[in-house]
Amino acid sequence: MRLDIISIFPEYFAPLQVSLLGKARLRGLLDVHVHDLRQWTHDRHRTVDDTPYGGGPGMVMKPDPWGEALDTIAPPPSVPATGARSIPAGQATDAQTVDVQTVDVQAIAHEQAAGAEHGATEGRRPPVPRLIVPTPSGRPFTQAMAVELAAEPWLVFACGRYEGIDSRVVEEARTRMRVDEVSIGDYVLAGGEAAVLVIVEAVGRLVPGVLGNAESVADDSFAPGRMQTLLEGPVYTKPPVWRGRAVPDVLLSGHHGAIARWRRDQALRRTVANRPELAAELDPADLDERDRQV
Ligand code: 6GU
Repeated sequence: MRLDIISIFPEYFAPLQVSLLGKARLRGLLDVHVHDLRQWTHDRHRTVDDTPYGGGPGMVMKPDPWGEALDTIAPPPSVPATGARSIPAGQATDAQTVDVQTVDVQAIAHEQAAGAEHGATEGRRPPVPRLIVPTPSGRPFTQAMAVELAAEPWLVFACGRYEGIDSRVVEEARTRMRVDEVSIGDYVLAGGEAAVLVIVEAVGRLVPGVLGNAESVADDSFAPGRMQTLLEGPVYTKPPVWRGRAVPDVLLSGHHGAIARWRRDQALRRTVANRPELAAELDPADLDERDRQV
């Protein structure tokens, strides 16, 4: 899967070099490209924001740098690639200081045109990316959405700061690609960067091959296809007694049926306690007598 992330803080994405996703990148499963939006400004101050029409507090991100960024990373069929735009070696960006790749975007355009990245044969179009725009005004990001995005060949993330991006950017992008405005929860972040880290981690771990068998996705809380949405219960490892606290006997019993039953009870209890609105949605037909006692 290819991921392009556009932000005025490319260094924010250094965590994508670490842990599960960092390894997935080294293994060639995730091809992550972080771009500094300011490379698509042309004034001395590399301005990306301006005051909002109609007044009000804060600043709005100007459409021009965003339009150029999206045209370059995902060229519309009618905009032929022109002039190289790689970042000159001397012009160190923050991105380079954390060794996040900044990219010769022109090379991308040509690869895409040739279909090289995705093995397209002659006459087959390269894929059109899906554009994800993190915003507290977006549709809620869910595990179901993560599963859907994990099947895409190419995602582009547009991180807004300030009060958001001029609305015409999303409007115009919708004329040539699928665009999703997505919120990760009912609270307000200072910008989309942290939300993109969340979304990329949720999606990236679902890309085939990223997780080993040992860390399979099947019994995740919220995994689609789980009989119902139950939260996962408590887990334990050695030693059997720690600070006077024993691991529940049943887990040491070797009785697989009893263990499964106990885990289900615990999952139900936790769901009722922490997510009563999810518990209320459980289908009574899927509950047995012992469930009802929980
Ligand atoms: Cl996706 N972006 C921002 N800026 N704030 C948020 C959010 C996203 N989701 C919740 N709050």
